[in-house]
Amino acid sequence: MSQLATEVLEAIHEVIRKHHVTYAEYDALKKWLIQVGEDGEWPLFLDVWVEHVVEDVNTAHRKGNKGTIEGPYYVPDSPVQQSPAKIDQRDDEKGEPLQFQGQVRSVDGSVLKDAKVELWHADADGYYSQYAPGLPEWNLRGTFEVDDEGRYQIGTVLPAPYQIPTDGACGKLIAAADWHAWRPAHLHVKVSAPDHELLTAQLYFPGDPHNDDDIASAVKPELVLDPKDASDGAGKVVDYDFVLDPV
Ligand code: MBD
Ligand code: FE
Repeated sequence: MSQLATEVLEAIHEVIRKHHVTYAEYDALKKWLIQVGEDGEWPLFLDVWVEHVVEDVNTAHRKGNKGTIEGPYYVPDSPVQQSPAKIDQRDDEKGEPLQFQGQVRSVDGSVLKDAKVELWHADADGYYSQYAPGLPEWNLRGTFEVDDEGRYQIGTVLPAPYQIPTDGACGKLIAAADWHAWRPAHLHVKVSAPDHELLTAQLYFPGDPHNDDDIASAVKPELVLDPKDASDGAGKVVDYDFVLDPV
């Protein structure tokens, strides 16, 4: 703790010296940091601008699937269903239907028939249940048990591109720095199986203008899906296999 804290503080001191930070700037920083807390945006701030490096250093050893950051909107213990299943959604849920399916295997190719796929994502308006008013508790969230061949098949809808909140302290930083607030449309997953490392990932859609400049730096080429038109003409189907590393 002493070493990490000392080095973080030294990094800040170095920036202050290098740029001759004034008292006006120091006071603005102090006010802004306090506002991050008052706006409840520490989880957002950390997951957008810091988590990707933590993810990187902690998963570099993996031979299986690439993962990426969890982000601020995961809720554990979502309702469990046996695959194939439809994720919890409103009767009039907006958005193009998406059938998300694939197989969970170990690095050696063996099928993981006791795997679980947790899925959560924003709705077609960019809102996450439990983080926006007026949505059913588990809307577009669920835990799916794979079948005997390790396969999962989940009926959901396409998520919308996502703009991180612009009305709070993080938005103020983005405006002041002349950045943008966008993340590409994405599905969040956690894939688990006995005796395997938990995989936390996000999956993206080809052609999204923000795949190349995600504000959260969380896109990797291996995580971009290849959706096809559904054979019955309703929406998209996408196949994506997960490969987990044994512990
Ligand atoms: C999100 O939906 C998200 O996944 C991340 C990492 C940050 C903000 C909003
Ligand atoms: Fe997200």
